[in-house]
Amino acid sequence: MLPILYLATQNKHKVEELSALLQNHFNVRDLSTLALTEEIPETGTTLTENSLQKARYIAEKFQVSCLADDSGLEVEALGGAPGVYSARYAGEPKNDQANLQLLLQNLQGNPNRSARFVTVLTYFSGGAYHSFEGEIQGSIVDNPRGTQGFGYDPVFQPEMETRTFAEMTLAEKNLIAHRARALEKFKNFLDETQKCADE
Ligand code: ITT
Repeated sequence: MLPILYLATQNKHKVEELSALLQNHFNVRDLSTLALTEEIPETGTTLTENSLQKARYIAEKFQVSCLADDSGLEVEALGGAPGVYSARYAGEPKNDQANLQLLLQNLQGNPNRSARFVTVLTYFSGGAYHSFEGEIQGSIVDNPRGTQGFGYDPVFQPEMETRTFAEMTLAEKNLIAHRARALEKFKNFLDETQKCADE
């Protein structure tokens, strides 16, 4: 039987992407079966701090093993913004469409479109935690393209690609994206841990 793993995120798109990648390793659960009514606190100043904060919050409150995800889009011409503040770039409440429009506005006329997406996953289990980072380089397109995915996907075109993430299927995005790359490291960690336990 596969072990249970809770996804410590309130973003249903992350649940969808992570579940597809973890289905052979865990019995994956979202937070809907836990009595969580508040927003998970996220007060750190780095992706790593926030990722750990979210994982610890759910693991300690409900005594479960969980995986948290903190992600950000770092745009070179904006000095790395929105970065750790990607979710609330255009202010409260969180709004993907407003964030994306503000980003395009702030980059208007700027020829430097370089950007990267970063994800830090934190696995919290039995009081111990481990973090895994994944990234993908790319550029910000002039106008949004595509309807799949979420967040900044319509404006992010990965390097070596002609399509934005929002023009790819979930399976195509999951082959190359930041979240999938971090998850690959997590899976390697699990394999190594298993090997040690078997020896
Ligand atoms: P949780 O904290 O509950 O996990 P969140 O949506 O607040 O959900 P983050 O704090 O990690 O997640 O914020 C990341 C922001 O970047 C948010 O606005 C997302 O829409 C966006 N984002 C994250 N991953 C993305 C991806 O793969 N493609 C496009 N946008 C993404």
